Formats: sequence, structure tokens, C-alpha cells
Amino acid sequence: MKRMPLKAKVLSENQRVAEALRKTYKKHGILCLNFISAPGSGKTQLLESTLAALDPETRVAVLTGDIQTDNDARRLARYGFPVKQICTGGTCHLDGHMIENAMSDWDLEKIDLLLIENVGNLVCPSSYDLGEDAKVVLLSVTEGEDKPLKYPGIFFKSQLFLLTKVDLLPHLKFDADLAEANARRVHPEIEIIRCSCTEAGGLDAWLTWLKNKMKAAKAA
Ligand SMILES: Nc1nc2c(ncn2[C@@H]2O[C@H](COP(=O)(O)OP(=O)(O)OP(=O)(O)O)[C@@H](O)[C@H]2O)c(=O)[nH]1
Ligand SMILES: [Mg+2]
Repeated sequence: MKRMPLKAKVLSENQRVAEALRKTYKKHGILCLNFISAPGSGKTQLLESTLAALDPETRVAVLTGDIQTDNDARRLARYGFPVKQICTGGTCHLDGHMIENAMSDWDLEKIDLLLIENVGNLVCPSSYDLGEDAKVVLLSVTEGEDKPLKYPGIFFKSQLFLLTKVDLLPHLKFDADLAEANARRVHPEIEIIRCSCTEAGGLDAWLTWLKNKMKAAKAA
């Protein structure tokens, strides 16, 4: 009998769990977004500002992955929505089992939007389907315009690219148009939004995208 390499085995087991998660989200009418970036690109800050901006009646829940510490969950829990930290204990990505376990004591009928902050890493999380409706990749303006070309996997798989911290552009030699063109070389249809969590209105386009996505999910 031909033996399957271990990595392929792990990925195919994850795929099985991801398909089950996808069905679960569909059954309960949950829109799930998986946020991926290098450490420090601003995932937690974006989610904090998003939770602060959402109507308190929005039925949103957050899972946040980290190798160590529950810092991010503590930051996110301040907004009054259910939040759980997933500590991976060294693993550089979240997988389907971790999501299943973390949600096991949540009443999924009470959730319309599930936001998952992945472990800070631009490579490993891209291989692990979490059953999400869309991956959202973040790249901040301090990271270099070439990153979509150097880490094409995640830009290829993401529906949306958020270029973060654009309030810093006046202080940097960063060509935002070039970064976006590089992302489009990898994934011509990728949607791109420039964001800032420190400027008034800096998240308006992102919040509109999110609300439209929620409306579309409800109508489906
Ligand atoms: N100037 C500016 N700083 C920002 C913005 N968004 C985030 N930051 C800062 O960037 C730093 C990292 O932000 P985090 O939200 O912790 O980044 P992260 O991607 O969650 O990091 P990990 O969870 O460690 O991967 C913090 O000091 C934030 O205050 C922004 O829009 N503008
Ligand atoms: Mg974080």
C-alpha cells in the first residue's frame, strides 16, 4: 500500500474538518472571515476598531489565535461580544479542530458573524482551510511593497487585501500603488481596501465591505 506523506495526511484531515465547519456555518447562517497577516500588521487593532464601530446588537463572535499569551483576547473582550483565545502552544497556524473545539460551548444560533484572527504568520495559515467564507490578508505599509510577490500563496487565496496603517504613508518610502499592483499580479481579482485605525473615517470602506458581505450572506 502506498503511504501518504504526513503533511498531506494532516492537510487532508484538516480539509475534512473544514468541510464540516463550512456546513455548520451554513446551517446556522454564520458569515466567517479568517484574518491572516505577519505579526504586527494590525489584525487585533482592526478587529478592536471594527467591534467598537459595530451596532451592539450585531451577533458577532471572535476567535483569536496566538502561539503564546491571551493578550489579544483580553484586548478584544472589552467590546462586550463573545471572544475566545486559542493558544496553539507553538503551532504557527490555526486548524479546523482548534476552531471546532473553541466553538463547542457556543450557541451558534446566536452568531451571525464569526471573525477569526489567525496566528501572526504570512505562510502557514494559508494552507489551513477553516471553512471560512473568505480569507482576508492584511499587509501594513511598513512591510515592503514586494510582500505579495514573496508570499503569493496567501494573496492568491484571499478575497480581500487590507493595506493597513496608511496614516503612516507620509513618513515612509512605501509605494502603495506598487504594493497593490503586486497583489494583482498574483491575484487579479483580489479586492483591495486601504485602512487606518488612527484616522477618522479610516475604516469606512472596510466597514462598508463587511456590512455588504453580511447582507449578502443573510440573503443567500
Ligand atoms: N499607525 C497605526 N498603527 C497601527 C494601526 N493598526 C495597528 N497599529 C499598531 O500596530 C501594532 C500592532 O498591532 P496589532 O493589532 O497588535 O497587530 P497584530 O497583527 O494583531 O499582531 P499579532 O497578533 O502579534 O500577529 C500596535 O502597536 C498597533 O497600535 C494603524 O492603522 N495605524
Ligand atoms: Mg493580534
